[in-house]
Amino acid sequence: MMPSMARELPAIAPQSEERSFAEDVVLGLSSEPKKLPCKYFYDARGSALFDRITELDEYYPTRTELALMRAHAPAIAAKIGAGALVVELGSGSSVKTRLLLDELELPTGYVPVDISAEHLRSAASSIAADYPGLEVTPVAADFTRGFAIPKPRPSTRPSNKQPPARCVVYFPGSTIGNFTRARALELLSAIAAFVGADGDERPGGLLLGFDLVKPADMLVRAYDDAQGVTSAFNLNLLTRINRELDGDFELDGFEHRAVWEPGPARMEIFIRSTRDQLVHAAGHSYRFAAGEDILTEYSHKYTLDSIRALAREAGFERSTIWTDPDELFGVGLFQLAD
Ligand code: AVJ
Repeated sequence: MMPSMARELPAIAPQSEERSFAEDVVLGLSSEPKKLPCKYFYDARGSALFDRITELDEYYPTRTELALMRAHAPAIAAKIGAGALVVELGSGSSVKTRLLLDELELPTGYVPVDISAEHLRSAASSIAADYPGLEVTPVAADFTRGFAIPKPRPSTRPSNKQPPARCVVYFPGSTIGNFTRARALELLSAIAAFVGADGDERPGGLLLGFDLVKPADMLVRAYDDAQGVTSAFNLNLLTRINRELDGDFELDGFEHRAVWEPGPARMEIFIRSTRDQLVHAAGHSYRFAAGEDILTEYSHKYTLDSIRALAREAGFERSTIWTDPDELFGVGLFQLAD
């Protein structure tokens, strides 16, 4: 039996219909300039390479966010308050999620939302096993397309003397960086509507991990590491196209490129063709000039002011930001007015 759907996050990308990998590749490689969606990085090898990236000396975001959660989870939990329903965007088997759940007072439930049913199952079952009292409700969905989550059962609430559940969306990992500012505003606005829904519950919030603007050389090193792990991660997209879409990309004719663009405050990741060549994939052919780029990813960086402004524009009136002494990374709790 499906429980009643209490909350719905509206789709933030109604203009983008669901497309297959093949359709996205044909569309992206036929575009001018060429581009490919970054979500296709994460096949098995891509996910393993990303895990290696997070352990690189040059790649500061993961360890810095983790340290921030270790240091500040108690303060974050105190600000969220008792009886929270935690909705996590992206699969949440991670240490960061546990640090939050460990500190929250009697959370009402935990709802991991992930596009991959497999990630979701393993995340949900490992959290459920380790938090016996917690109601875990996995939702398989692409959160950029909107989703609905089941209403928590009133009996799972701590007690009627406690404040009623409030919904907190946890969006860690600076995945927000993959969204342009306009799309990030749409997503945050949808989240604000989502956590503010339901008259009988208190306004909730958004706990967001975001990367901070910093000197260009440090950013470029983080996205173009000495061991070439990020290069392998980026170029693996071509390997995946070869394997899954009958492609004939010659890997030695392409190279990784990572560029800091201060205007839009983002890293731009490209695959550059090093020669004139004709490539086939998904039943089409694509001409590359020497030096021609495929845009594969944006990774937007924020300042404390720019993230506050974005959250406020989305409807979050209160913000508390935790950052490390070097201001490499930020964790923000953005709340609606009570
Ligand atoms: C997973 C989107 C947070 O932007 O830093 C890392 C992805 N790309 N190195 C990031 C990524 C190249 C990562 N995010």
